[in-house]
Amino acid sequence: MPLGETIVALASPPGESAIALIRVSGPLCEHLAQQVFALTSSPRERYATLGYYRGLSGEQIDQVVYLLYPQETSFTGEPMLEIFPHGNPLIVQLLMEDLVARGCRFAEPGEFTRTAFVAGKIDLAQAEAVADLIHARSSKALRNAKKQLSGALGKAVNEFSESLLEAIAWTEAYIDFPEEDLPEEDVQRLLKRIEDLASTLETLAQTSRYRRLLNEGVQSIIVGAPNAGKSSFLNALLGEERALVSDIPGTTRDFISERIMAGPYCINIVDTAGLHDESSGLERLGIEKTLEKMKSADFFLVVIDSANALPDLPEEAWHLFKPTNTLVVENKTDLEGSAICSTFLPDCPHVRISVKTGEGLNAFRETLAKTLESDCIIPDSDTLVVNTRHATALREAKAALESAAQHLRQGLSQELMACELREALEALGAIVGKVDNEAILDKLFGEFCIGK
Ligand SMILES: Nc1nc2c(ncn2[C@@H]2O[C@H](COP(=O)(O)OP(=O)(O)OP(=O)(O)O)[C@@H](O)[C@H]2O)c(=O)[nH]1
Ligand SMILES: [Mg+2]
Repeated sequence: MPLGETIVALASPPGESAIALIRVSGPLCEHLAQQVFALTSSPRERYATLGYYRGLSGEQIDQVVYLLYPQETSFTGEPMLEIFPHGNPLIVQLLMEDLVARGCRFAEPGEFTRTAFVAGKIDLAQAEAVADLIHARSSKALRNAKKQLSGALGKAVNEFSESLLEAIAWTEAYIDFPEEDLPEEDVQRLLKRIEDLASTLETLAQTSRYRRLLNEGVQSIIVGAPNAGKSSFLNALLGEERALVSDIPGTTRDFISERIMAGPYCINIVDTAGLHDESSGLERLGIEKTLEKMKSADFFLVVIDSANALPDLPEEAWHLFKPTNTLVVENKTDLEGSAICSTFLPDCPHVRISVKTGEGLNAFRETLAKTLESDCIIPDSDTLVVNTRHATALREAKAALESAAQHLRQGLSQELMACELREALEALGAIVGKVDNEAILDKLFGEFCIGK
């Protein structure tokens, strides 16, 4: 944003609400507060004050609460004014138009956070965490965003950078030494440091695959033989008759997707057409669609009728079930013939339920949350989860480190090695914000909401 501009945006959702929030950031804030609230001196900073907002024509638009933040303690690093009017869209519109008429301009999406980043109030990873925090759909995702917002990723990156700087200092100190004069012990120590760091960076980069699971939910699929009670099970989990249920095998033809919470996890759950080994025609098509969908699933809920013979599932399905990604749901325990099905996928966890009586459904939710946690479908709360941009930067740094290690092993030029190490340092820097490319910043902050 050009220096000297003052931006304004509605920070609360549009529409009717008890109270709305209009945020203003920039040099005009203090002057605006004095003008619109007809004050003779500057308002007390960071102090919630009740006042009448007067428009340019002098009429009172609304009675509001306002707060003025000095640049040292504001979110953006510039003076800020927050105005809380009644949440009527018309009042909000009048206030915003008045602020624009007084010299403000409407903010772009993410511009408040971008201003905070440019002012050095937060690093880039923290800025991204602001968006993550707003979009988080499960308490796990929320926890991860909070952790990143507190600067945990920036701290880790700084530690990596420190370690790299030491390696660079060592390399540069020996630049004029012939290879045979390098102390072997130091060379081995440096090599180990570089290799360890490369592997740490790779481990961190790999956490980016958890991100989709955290932010969009675990893609789970209910599969099993026709009539096992898959749709009834989905309905029971949702607490509503979402899917059609009947005693005729082959009732479900199309996918039905819904979202549930299991503990801190958000689970996208899909009900599918019954699977069995022998089939033809339309039914075969349904089964093929299910098998295709199964390939992209993170987690399988295999529902079986515990009062009947164990099902024959298509060959392709068996390969996908693993103890870490599959929970066997033994349904219909209310029926007389129900028996424990321990020989069916014996390595996978089992839960016994009756959709009809509701028995075992709570235990199912608990087992599901535990299986997701213990089997690392999602890491524990202490693990930092990076996004794709971070993962790319981490892998760039890792590639440069590997190449530096190669040079060191082969006794090649130390200058070249220092150069590779510096490249790694630069790649790491991009994670927290040494990004010179405006286009990247535009894209990054463009994904934020307006007012944030
Ligand atoms: N006794 C008993 N019957 C159940 C239970 N769960 C489901 N059923 C019955 O089993 C039959 C099949 O249920 P669905 O939920 O349609 O089964 P499905 O697996 O979705 O079947 P398809 O869509 O045809 O593959 C229905 O008559 C249900 O009422 C249960 O726990 N106990
Ligand atoms: Mg069904």
